[in-house]
Amino acid sequence: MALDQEPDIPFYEVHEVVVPHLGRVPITKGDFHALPKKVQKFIAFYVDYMTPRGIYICDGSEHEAHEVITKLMERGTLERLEALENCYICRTDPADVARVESKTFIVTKDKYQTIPHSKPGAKGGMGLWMDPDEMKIEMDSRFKDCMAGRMMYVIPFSMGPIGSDLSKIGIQLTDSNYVLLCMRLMTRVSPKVLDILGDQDFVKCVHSMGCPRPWRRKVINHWPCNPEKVLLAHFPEERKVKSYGSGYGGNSLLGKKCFALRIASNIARDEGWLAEHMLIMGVTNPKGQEFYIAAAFPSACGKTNMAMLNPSLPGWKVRCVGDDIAWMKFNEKGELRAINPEYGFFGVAPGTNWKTNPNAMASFQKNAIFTNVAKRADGMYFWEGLEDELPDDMEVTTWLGQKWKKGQPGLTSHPNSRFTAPASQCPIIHDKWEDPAGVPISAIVFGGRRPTGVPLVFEAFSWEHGVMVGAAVKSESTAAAEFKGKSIMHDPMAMRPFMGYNFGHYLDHWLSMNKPGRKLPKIYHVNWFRVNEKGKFLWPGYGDNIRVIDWMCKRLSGEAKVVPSPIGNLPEKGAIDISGIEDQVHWDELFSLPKDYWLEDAKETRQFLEVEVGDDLPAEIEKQLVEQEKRIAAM
Ligand code: OXD
Ligand code: MN
Repeated sequence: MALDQEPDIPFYEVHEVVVPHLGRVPITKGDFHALPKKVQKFIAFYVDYMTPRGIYICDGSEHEAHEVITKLMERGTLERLEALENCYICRTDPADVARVESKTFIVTKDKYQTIPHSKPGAKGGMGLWMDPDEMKIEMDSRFKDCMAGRMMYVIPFSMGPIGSDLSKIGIQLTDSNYVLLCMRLMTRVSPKVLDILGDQDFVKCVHSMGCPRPWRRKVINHWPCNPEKVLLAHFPEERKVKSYGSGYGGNSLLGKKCFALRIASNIARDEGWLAEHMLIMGVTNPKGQEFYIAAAFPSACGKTNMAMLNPSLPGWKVRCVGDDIAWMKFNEKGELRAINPEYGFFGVAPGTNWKTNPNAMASFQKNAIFTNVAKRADGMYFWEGLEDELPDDMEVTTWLGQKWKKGQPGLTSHPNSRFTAPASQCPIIHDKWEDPAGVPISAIVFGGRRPTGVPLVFEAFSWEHGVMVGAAVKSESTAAAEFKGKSIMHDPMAMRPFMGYNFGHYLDHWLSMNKPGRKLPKIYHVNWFRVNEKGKFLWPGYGDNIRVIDWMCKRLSGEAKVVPSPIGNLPEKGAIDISGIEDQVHWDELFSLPKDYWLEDAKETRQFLEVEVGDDLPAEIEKQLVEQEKRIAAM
């Protein structure tokens, strides 16, 4: 039986949907009866349940976008950035600025389908589970009549190039037209999706800001939301997501984290592929050989910067396929083919500038939306990291609406403020970024912000060791979620906030990829963030990261040797090209493996995996841990 049932609702008529409890709901735009029957049923049920004042079936056109932009500007939710073409700034209610992990649940009948059989003392960090009956009560108390007096937008979208065998279709219902605008940038919104739907399932996405009319609470910044009642529920078996109360990115653009990671990882497990929190890049060496790399770093750890890296070594070319999510499947030739299911970038703004990421900057010079950044008096965006471009006496309005000038204290932009821009505008977007067959991945890279102990790069000994390295990913917390302060947190496979099912089973699934006849990518771990005792970064990062990629590519083509270490293969001393930055780089410090640190790290990692994943930890991962512990003890 379905866990979150949608009983059939009778519906007929041409210009309205007639629903039992509400009567006639006008169709403001689109042809309801031209929709596939299963889509009509889905809409009719939620119209009856959420009781919007009208139904707006989106076609993804420019005309539609302009109509919505005009409305949002009239209302004050969007403000034009006069210095740029078709760019807008939006300030949210300051209570709605990040993903809310503590309110994000997976709903399954069997608890252990969602979370591992953890041991006493577990913090439950590997996902939150809720029982379907309990969730039904929570959902009914929120979604019933939640769109009263508001328009319901119906957004048909594809994750991945429309029609690719690797892509999937979704339909999002939402009462936020800001969400519609961002969905147009982040996913492929098109009626074509409905034409090709056929027998395929679609992922059902239901979103509401949770402010039915009459709404008596104060609306801040023309951003209606309901922060106290935020709740996100994923129903993997029914391929459904419901999100309430927040309009912020990952909470409301349901194609992204909810569908493309949490639901898709369930689909991927069932169908034998991988849905991962990874960038995809193509790198071409001076000899003209191209390699495709997928890399998983926790949120706000530089995936966008790496995907668009501006190489400091001559002769190298980097092209971006995606900056956040990879769907990867082995083809019949045994190659791991990857697509970027997204259509745009939803990048962290602070720190992005013409030096750190010129390609990201170029991507959002037109047709972009900026959320929770500051605005300069000349109609240009501003955030921390852009000070060098800011004339001294230029006035800035902060994300909180206060006046600010260079040199004054305080932040102008929220640390998790974002740009949303079409990927096609990236000057180094790969010409294969929409190839329906995907690109062949030769290396998978894990990493995080590790201020101490962890070398610049190491290579896993095998696929199985690499899966253990991924399971042991840790990073300093960032502003992408609701956490405050800096601490080193486990973020296995950079998927902790996005796990769609039992993490032990997820590791089994990764291990099961090692089948005869498959060209398994090599697995690496990188750390751009190691500091010395004075807190200074030991590696320049950004464009110089190509030097590490250069070494990886030499490994892939069999040209570079390694030195085994207890945690993986290290580059031979001098094997990474540091010409021109010799004075900044102290090899021995950058690659040192302090024994005390690694003894403690191994203990702590084992503790985390044993307690949080408990009996579901695959025996192979346990074996890898034991072997690594022995190597560290013998250091
Ligand atoms: C994101 C995130 O927005 O990971 O991509 O939080
Ligand atoms: Mn992300």
